[in-house]
Amino acid sequence: MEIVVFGAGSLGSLVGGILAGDHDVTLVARREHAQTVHESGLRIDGELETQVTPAATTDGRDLEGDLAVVTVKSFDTPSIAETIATGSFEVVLSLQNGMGNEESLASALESPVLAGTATYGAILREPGLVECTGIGDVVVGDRRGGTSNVAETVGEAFSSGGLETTVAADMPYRLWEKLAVNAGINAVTALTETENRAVLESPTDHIARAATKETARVARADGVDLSNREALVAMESVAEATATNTSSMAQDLQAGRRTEIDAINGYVVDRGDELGLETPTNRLLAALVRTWERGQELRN
Ligand code: KPL
Repeated sequence: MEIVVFGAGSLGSLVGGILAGDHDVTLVARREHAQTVHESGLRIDGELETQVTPAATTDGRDLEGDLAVVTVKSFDTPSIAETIATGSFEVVLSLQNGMGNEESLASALESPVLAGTATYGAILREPGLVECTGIGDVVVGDRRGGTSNVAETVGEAFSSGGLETTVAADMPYRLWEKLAVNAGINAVTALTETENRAVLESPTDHIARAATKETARVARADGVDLSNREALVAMESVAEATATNTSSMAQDLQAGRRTEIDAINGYVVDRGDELGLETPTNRLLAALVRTWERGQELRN
């Protein structure tokens, strides 16, 4: 399969690198990373180890392929959708954090858009080198739920490429479950500059659990049957599997970059407000991260 990964940072480089063992992969990445991959290939270290030679470019315009995998930050989704629209793909898969990415892609693109979640831990250590800090899994499926041949084909391509992949008929549930995981782990580990295991330890475990339970409550009010217990089990098992990983939001804060707070805890607060539910822990976490972003002049 010809696969283009748009936004080859930590997770995108890991996913694209693993798939490059079996598929024809192009990474669309930042300049230094793209240049190093182009010249010397991509090395994957840590819990998975391999050296691959995907194509790499900084320019995502006018590209073609069977599959576009989108791993950009949620706030960059509208602009990457415009870029992808200049090329041609049979199918587009969002493997991003937060809610609303698939709708944003679908409104700008003619190709079918699949939803996906990924819980692999990944850190881009330096240009050309990504470390796998936790073996997770990938779930793909129709964004509104149900099954489709397109989702099956993508699932088979991912599995044959070496990524643990499930094709799910219940993507709305899976997306809320992943949101509950990220709502519990990301802001807490970012604000405390800790690894994911911090959400399993006192006193931060209480904050993470409260944020996760609030998310499950909002999901239920939104018509998705995610129990508090299911959400907590998901959050804690991802935290265990990626215990020594630095979450994507913690990596963003450490690097002084804008975070995905609006699409994670911020989304829970907004949807909770619309549905008449209080979400005090998510509100507090969102306020703290946004205040940090304002202090860094990353937002208004
Ligand atoms: O999605 C993640 C992230 O860091 O954004 C998890 C699964 C929490 C892995 O760290």
